[in-house]
Amino acid sequence: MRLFFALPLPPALATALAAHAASLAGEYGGRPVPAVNLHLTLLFLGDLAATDLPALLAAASQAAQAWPRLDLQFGPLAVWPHQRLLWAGLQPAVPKLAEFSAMLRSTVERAGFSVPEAGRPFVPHLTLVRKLTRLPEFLPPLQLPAWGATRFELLQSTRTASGAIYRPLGAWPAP
Ligand code: 2AM
Repeated sequence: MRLFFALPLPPALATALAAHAASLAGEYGGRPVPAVNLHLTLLFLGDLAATDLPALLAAASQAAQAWPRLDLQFGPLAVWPHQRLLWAGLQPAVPKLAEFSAMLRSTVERAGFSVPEAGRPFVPHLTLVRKLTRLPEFLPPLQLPAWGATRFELLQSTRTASGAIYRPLGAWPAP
């Protein structure tokens, strides 16, 4: 099972953001992420056995006690040219989110799981367009309302020819 922890978006915001993604893909090519798939990854776990799930859910419940319930606001749009990926960043809450991601990682590691790329710095981002065909030179910031991240989820990713399908396996609301 290919698994990761992520923050879901409120549906109305996901719809608005998906419209931006579609319009950016119209301009720069590539595959816009549909509303139902928009998320902010907290921790990517990679492939785990289904039998590992109970221990992972228990570790997440433990970490969830420190979930800070953040108010998030989109920041600038950016591109990772090598991955041909266009993403939206977040402002003020980044340090708190990075702190929670690190805590979730260490809780999961203490439960015996190894986390791929554990040494890589956490860059909170929402991927909007994959496989860009042209790289933008300038991207205006998104004008979208702030949102309260009131829960995080464990998602299973299944890759298909028409894109990923994400299935929630657990959800932890703010305490
Ligand atoms: P991305 O949007 O930048 O591709 C499911 O794949 C989620 O986990 C995506 O949000 C993806 O980020 C993120 N992720 C982080 N590290 C990953 C990795 N090594 N392989 C695949 N996805 C990864």
